[in-house]
Amino acid sequence: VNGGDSTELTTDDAPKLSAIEGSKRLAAWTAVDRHVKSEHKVIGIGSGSTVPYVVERIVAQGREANKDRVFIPTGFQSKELIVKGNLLLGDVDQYPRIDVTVDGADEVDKDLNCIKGGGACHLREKVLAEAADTFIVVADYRKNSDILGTTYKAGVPIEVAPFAYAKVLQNLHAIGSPSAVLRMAQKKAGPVVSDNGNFIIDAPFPEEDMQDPYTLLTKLKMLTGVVEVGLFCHMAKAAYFGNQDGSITVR
Ligand code: ABF
Repeated sequence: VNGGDSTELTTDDAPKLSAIEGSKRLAAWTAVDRHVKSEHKVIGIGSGSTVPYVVERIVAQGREANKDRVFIPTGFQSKELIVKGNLLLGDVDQYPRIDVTVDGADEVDKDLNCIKGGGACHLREKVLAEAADTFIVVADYRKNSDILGTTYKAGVPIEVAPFAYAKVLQNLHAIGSPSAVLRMAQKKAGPVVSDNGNFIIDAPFPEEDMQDPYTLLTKLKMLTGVVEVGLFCHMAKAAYFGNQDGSITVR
């Protein structure tokens, strides 16, 4: 176990999953059991492939537990999960104070800084993380690393105003990310467009920059045309990683 305590969660009663899916579920279920409490009435639901297990575990808390709760999504996918789970849907403009938000990540470093935005939802994810009294990250073991950029190689996701993308790209090339690119949809049908109607740039930076993600974040936020940066620094209270052997690493 890497850098945290290890606990076992019984999943005997649940269907068998692949090792990676099983580790996502372990992380999600454990985090919900520890952090989504009966007194929590406003709950942020993140995006990605680990979050369905978060919703699954919340739904399993039962109708009574969920009847006076409202759930705030980070995008289209989590909105669907909330609706399909028969949970009450709200939005962050109605509920700017959230009790707990649980979300996935593309990579998490030893200080709980995260790269997020592989799914192009990081603007809303960051608003919900910031609005929450407690922000918890759930992921499989592949996301657990010492320095960001070690396992998630695509670069820092940066949401930009569409008309400004070429200018932002030019600036990124000049400040240390010569391989920054506009993210394209599958089969290069056109740029990926976020739920907010913006484009996404993926900007890889050298290790020396990734060792100090807060400084990099500050620099990137200063670029005009940048809407939000997929570096989450000093936000997560804890991160849960499911391991292949059925244990959990908690940071
Ligand atoms: C979201 O889901 C994103 O910030 C991130 O891009 C992605 C990672 O999720 P997963 O690995 O669970 O699919 O939270």
